[in-house]
Amino acid sequence: MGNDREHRIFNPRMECMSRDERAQLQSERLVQTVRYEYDHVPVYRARMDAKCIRPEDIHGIEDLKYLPFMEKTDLRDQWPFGLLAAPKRDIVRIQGSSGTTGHPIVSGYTRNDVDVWSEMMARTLTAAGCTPDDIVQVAYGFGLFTGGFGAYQGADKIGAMVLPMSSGNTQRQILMMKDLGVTMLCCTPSYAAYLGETVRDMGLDPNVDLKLKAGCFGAEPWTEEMRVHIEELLGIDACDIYGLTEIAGPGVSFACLEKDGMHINEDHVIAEIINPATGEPLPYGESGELVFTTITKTGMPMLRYRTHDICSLNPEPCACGRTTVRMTRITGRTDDMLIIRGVNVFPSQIESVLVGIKGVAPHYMLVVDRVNSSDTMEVQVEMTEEMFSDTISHIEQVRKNITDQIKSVVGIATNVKLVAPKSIPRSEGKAKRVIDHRKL
Ligand code: DLL
Repeated sequence: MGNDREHRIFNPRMECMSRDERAQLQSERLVQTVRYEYDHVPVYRARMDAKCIRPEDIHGIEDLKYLPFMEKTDLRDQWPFGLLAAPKRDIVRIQGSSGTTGHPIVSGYTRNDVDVWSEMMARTLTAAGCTPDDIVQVAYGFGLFTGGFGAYQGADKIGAMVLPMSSGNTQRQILMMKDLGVTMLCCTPSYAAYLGETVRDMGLDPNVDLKLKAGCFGAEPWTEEMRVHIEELLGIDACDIYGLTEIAGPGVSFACLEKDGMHINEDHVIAEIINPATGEPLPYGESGELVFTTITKTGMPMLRYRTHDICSLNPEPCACGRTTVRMTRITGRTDDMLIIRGVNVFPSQIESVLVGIKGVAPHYMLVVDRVNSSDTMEVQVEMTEEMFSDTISHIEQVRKNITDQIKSVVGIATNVKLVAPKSIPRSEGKAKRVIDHRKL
């Protein structure tokens, strides 16, 4: 899909203000948030005291670097309500995440926080072209996971027609999409790819039988190659959206139809990139760990919260008219990185190779193990139906090609195994791409 669409902006005042004006606004809001957090959250007050920092030492965004970090472990240590800054009676919603390491985390949102989040999601959907004339199918799960409610709230704020399907029941999703003339889709990118394949398996042509024009996909890492693949499969514009429960759910940042990075809602959060090893802030353009400070949240504000997500920031104004800093696609998480025989490997590197190869579907699983004290990685990838019935020598040729390409991208030899179509489990939510037997 091209990027010559008309750019719609939900809140031009906030999304297009000058960078100086925004810095001023952020500074004022930061000063208030630090004072509020210090006065209401004992564990953060103790941490500031330990560093001899008083709220009155923070005058604006230039002082952000003096504040202590917060971590996911803080949410676990203070489980469930130790980080609440507002009284419990002011909390109107709990959302949560299963997290990657087992113990769930929850965050409490006040009415203000839900409103801010809805505004961020309204901006997100508008940037992908949503108007009150649209029909929005929400196939993110509804529940503690923020995807379903977030997309619902944003579409509702715009005044679009919302179809709150939640995840799963793929054939019924497609039936509704077709019969109701759904124009926008919200789900994880892995589920969007699965929906796209199923549409075709059902004998439907998305460009003829469906009215879909765009989708807002996120909640898991995905590559630029996967974005193009989904756009072709469904005949739509596919926009990346990012967020996390601790900050606000989806909508913290979003791609516009230029699809050149995700605009951060900087009137509500301040983003930094740090060196994950030293904690030092890094300049624009350098890749590192993304850190967020909320500046309008009242339920459970987060100061310098380490996301463990890896990306870089771009302050250049966008052709869409927004002036907000954009973050690049997330290339991985500091804790998702696999170390195979001493080499750092991100699942997204493997995905970018696989999506570009004809004859295989973008469904894969990385199986990591340790054999005779040496790490091994098997890349299981599905063949398309066509490839499955091809000659053994051609299949072997494709397998060898994948092996060579992965080696040239990640620098290590892997064992590539082509598996039967539809044999890798499909996900309706966040995809699981790695089985690491070394950790089991
Ligand atoms: O995944 C919120 C969300 C819902 C975002 C729907 C987008 C769409 P959590 O369950 O708390 O919240 O997980 C947050 O998911 O730290 C990232 O590691 C990952 N993540 C979220 N969006 C993206 C994305 C939701 N666009 C964690 N690209 C984050 C890559 C993403 N990773």
